[in-house]
Amino acid sequence: MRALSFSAVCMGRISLLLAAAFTLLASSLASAAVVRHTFTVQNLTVQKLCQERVITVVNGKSPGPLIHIHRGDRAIIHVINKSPYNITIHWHGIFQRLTAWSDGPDYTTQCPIQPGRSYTYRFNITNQEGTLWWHAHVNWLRATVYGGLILYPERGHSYPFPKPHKEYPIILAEWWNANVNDVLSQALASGGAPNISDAYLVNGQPGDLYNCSKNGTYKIEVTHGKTYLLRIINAALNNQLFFKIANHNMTVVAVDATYTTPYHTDVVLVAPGQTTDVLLTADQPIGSYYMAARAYASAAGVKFDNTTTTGILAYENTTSTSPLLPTLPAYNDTNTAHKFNSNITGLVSGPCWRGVPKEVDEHMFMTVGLGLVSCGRNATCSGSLGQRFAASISNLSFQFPTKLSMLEAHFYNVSGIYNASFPDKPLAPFDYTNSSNSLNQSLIMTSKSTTVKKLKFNSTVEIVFQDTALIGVENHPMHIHGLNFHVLAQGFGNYNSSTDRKKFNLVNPQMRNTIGVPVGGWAVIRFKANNPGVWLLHCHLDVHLSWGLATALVVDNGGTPSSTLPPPPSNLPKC
Ligand SMILES: *[C@@H]1O[C@H](CO)[C@@H](O)[C@H](O)[C@H]1NC(C)=O
Ligand SMILES: *[C@@H]1O[C@H](CO)[C@@H](O)[C@H](O)[C@H]1NC(C)=O
Ligand SMILES: *[C@@H]1O[C@H](CO)[C@@H](O)[C@H](O)[C@H]1NC(C)=O
Ligand SMILES: *[C@@H]1O[C@H](CO)[C@@H](O)[C@H](O)[C@H]1NC(C)=O
Ligand SMILES: *[C@@H]1O[C@H](CO)[C@@H](O)[C@H](O)[C@H]1NC(C)=O
Ligand SMILES: *[C@@H]1O[C@H](CO)[C@@H](O)[C@H](O)[C@H]1NC(C)=O
Ligand SMILES: *[C@@H]1O[C@H](CO)[C@@H](O)[C@H](O)[C@H]1NC(C)=O
Ligand SMILES: *[C@@H]1O[C@H](CO)[C@@H](O)[C@H](O)[C@H]1NC(C)=O
Ligand SMILES: *[C@@H]1O[C@H](CO)[C@@H](O)[C@H](O)[C@H]1NC(C)=O
Ligand SMILES: *[C@@H]1O[C@H](CO)[C@@H](O)[C@H](O)[C@H]1NC(C)=O
Ligand SMILES: *[C@@H]1O[C@H](CO)[C@@H](O)[C@H](O)[C@H]1NC(C)=O
Ligand SMILES: *[C@@H]1O[C@H](CO)[C@@H](O)[C@H](O)[C@H]1NC(C)=O
Ligand SMILES: [Cu+2]
Repeated sequence: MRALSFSAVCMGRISLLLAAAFTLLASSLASAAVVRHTFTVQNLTVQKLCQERVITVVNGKSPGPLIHIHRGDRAIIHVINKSPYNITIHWHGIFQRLTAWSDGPDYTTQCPIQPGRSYTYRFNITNQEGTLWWHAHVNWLRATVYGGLILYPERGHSYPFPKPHKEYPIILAEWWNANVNDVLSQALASGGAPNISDAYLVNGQPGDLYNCSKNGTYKIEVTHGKTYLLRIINAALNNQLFFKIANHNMTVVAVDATYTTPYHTDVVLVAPGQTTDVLLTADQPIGSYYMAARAYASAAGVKFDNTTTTGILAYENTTSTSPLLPTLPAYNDTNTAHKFNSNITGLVSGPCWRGVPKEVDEHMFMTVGLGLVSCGRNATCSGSLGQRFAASISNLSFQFPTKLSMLEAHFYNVSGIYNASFPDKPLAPFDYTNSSNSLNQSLIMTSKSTTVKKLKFNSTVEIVFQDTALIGVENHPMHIHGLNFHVLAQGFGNYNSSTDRKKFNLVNPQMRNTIGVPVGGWAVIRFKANNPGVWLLHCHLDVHLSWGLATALVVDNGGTPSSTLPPPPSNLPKC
């Protein structure tokens, strides 16, 4: 699993030896460590939920390879596409300083790697530690093409919390018995909602509560009295998940690869795209306990996968064969969701903390939500009002280009691929969260375009994400590529710029790459656009991304060598 190059292994050992005496020398030596992987994307036949089917995976398994890397290291990952589909890999949450060509979303930073072709992603781990993950960024292929990406502290450094006895990734995912590309194309053809999934997974396994799944249930063996680090990743496509362990509390120490003030809780909520690192102490009577996850479904009246995935926490020497099941929050428990999301704060004294930028250059207000596009003449559509479901930001429903990636268009100054007229606020304001607007025909229709926002290098941007009630309110996990942002405040109803500003946490807000905007509410984020490139900003529910809930931030060069994007690698895939 751990594929360090020969020289990287040597450097790692040398730096560890020197660390005690020559920390400075060691860290400068360690900064040259290179972590190399080859990812071969191909078909795999698997048995799940009593059925045999063919899925797309990396290196013969799903989840794919777990990448172990340290802050300061360099990653070189060679991707060979032997699958029948176009592929790209996105390194979710990686800053990609001056390496926007390696970010991965198709038609954003690259054209896809076509079947039979390959591409090499190269990036450095700068100023971030914790848990991230990688996933395909083409259609819905990330359902099975994903894996963990663990960023350890700089070589020779430790965590800002007691060293855990052992660490385990807990990768939650979502499973369809059908081919996911068929599920998506059927929905896009009909204009209706896609079929819901058949199961959730813990590290690739549905767990005991599903048919034909008992055999492979994921199991961790713990020793009484020891503390473990669980790195929880939500790789599901369309569902936020509550996660709990029977009789055990957890202490959150990081989210989205940023350290947090230790936060004690009995439940974790994790949205697609997010990660949560928790410390778990095996302090209960020797026995066997389930860890379990199921949906937080914030949209009322919308069909969702209401099944529960489980893994087992088994104490050393337990004789129990019937683990205890935790009681998970109700599917619509927004109070618990909001408490978890809003109580977490950043670890100001920890590594990689960055203060909140004070002067704002760009104030943006973005509505996020659903809508409809016209079904088209002669067609019949199964979206609301007989139209086609769509999703939008400030009523612009994003259409990806097909001829050239936006980053190449930006770099080579090619016009006609996107337009940079994204408005700083909706052109037609309305009472956003008023449910009487849900099917208001004068508000609900949207249209497709490739409209992006241009930003000057180093500008400080504040964005208010405002959920809308069009079709229905829902919690949208908004993700921005290539940067982390501070989460200044969150609330319900319509954002009020005069009263809600007073609630901003400018002292120790959490830093994230994905924020679950409260259902029927708003969230305010702030960041510095200090990385030149084209960065996708989108809802991480794939159904909404496919319907257009996206735009991109085009960040200019800063005019110095260290603020200028280099040209693309010579093997960048062509459209
Ligand atoms: C990444 O790190 C390597 C050294 O490991 C360095 O040579 C290279 O310039 C860095 N790349 C960027 C884009 O910072
Ligand atoms: C991979 O699976 C797909 C069906 O999911 C099939 O059409 C294709 O022929 C398979 N390719 C190979 C190389 O086995
Ligand atoms: C979606 O569900 C419908 C109804 O159960 C079924 O007829 C259809 O085949 C499913 N689509 C896919 C792609 O599995
Ligand atoms: C259960 O798993 C074991 C090993 O993992 C395998 O040998 C056995 O065939 C499996 N049993 C069933 C019923 O799938
Ligand atoms: C978990 O924490 C809650 C309070 O947050 C406390 O009431 C409960 O006793 C704790 N449970 C365990 C097993 O420590
Ligand atoms: C899940 O949904 C199905 C179908 O709507 C329903 O029959 C079932 O009772 C639900 N299960 C739970 C645990 O809510
Ligand atoms: C488990 O059992 C073994 C053998 O009886 C014993 O040596 C060990 O101390 C036990 N471990 C715990 C945590 O009780
Ligand atoms: C949550 O769902 C239950 C039934 O499943 C319903 O009785 C309750 O009103 C819902 N609560 C909210 C806040 O929507
Ligand atoms: C934690 O959440 C609860 C419920 O939303 C709220 O009352 C409390 O003020 C929050 N505490 C902090 C420190 O944010
Ligand atoms: C719609 O149907 C009419 C009559 O059958 C036909 O003339 C027209 O070309 C069709 N339009 C589209 C967009 O398919
Ligand atoms: C960007 O801002 C940083 C301070 O945050 C400053 O050190 C740097 O010189 C600026 N770069 C450019 C190109 O303006
Ligand atoms: C794969 O990518 C190429 C290049 O962009 C494109 O022409 C082709 O239509 C794509 N194939 C599919 C099935 O989307
Ligand atoms: Cu992403």
